[in-house]
Amino acid sequence: MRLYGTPGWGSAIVEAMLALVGAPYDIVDVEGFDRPGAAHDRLAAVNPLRQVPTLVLDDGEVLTETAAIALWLADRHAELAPAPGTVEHRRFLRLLIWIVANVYPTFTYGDYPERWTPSAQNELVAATSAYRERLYRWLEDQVVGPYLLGEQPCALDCYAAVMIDWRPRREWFAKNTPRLFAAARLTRRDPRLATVMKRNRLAID
Ligand SMILES: N[C@@H](CCC(=O)N[C@@H](CS)C(=O)NCC(=O)O)C(=O)O
Repeated sequence: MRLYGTPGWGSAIVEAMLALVGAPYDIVDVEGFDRPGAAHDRLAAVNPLRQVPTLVLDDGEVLTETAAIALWLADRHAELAPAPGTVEHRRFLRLLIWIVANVYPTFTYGDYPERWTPSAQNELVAATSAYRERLYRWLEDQVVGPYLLGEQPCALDCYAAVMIDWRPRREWFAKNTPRLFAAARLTRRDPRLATVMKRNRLAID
């Protein structure tokens, strides 16, 4: 498999999933892909929507969307999700889709406000930031502990482990969502993820 990614970005979430289950993959570093240039062209050649993560499977098929990748991987590596048929699995599905349907778009719009509005960019950034904080406060109430869904890390923990460095950033999470923050830090310290954390410049502390 070839994973197109940028250190610390959404590709790091998938890298963490792959490392958690010990699946082999190569990285194609496309840092700077969201500006015109070689990395942009390299990514566009496999994914015209130019988003990371973009995973090219062994048979050449292109798989994007972190949630789709998580579910595809969980079918092959049961440890990435709670057992199907359990209450935990239902919660897993709910939160997985919830993150990509609610939290991720706040970055899609908030990171590139110029794409969506010519005149109210500050307002768009402020509104998406405020909404994101509301979402994370709700997620805090769903955390079972010590990991998001209990005693074992699952694909959801890979999101948390990476996203605590994104806005609203670590200090905010530590103060406002301490259970989510603790689960994310615990996941970062998983020895299986050591290489991924280092490569993605995600601190373990
Ligand atoms: N729904 C997608 C979102 C992926 C996404 O937005 N990735 C960001 C980087 S973390 C990206 O590629 N942004 C560039 C852009 O949207 O132009 C997923 O879950 O994989």
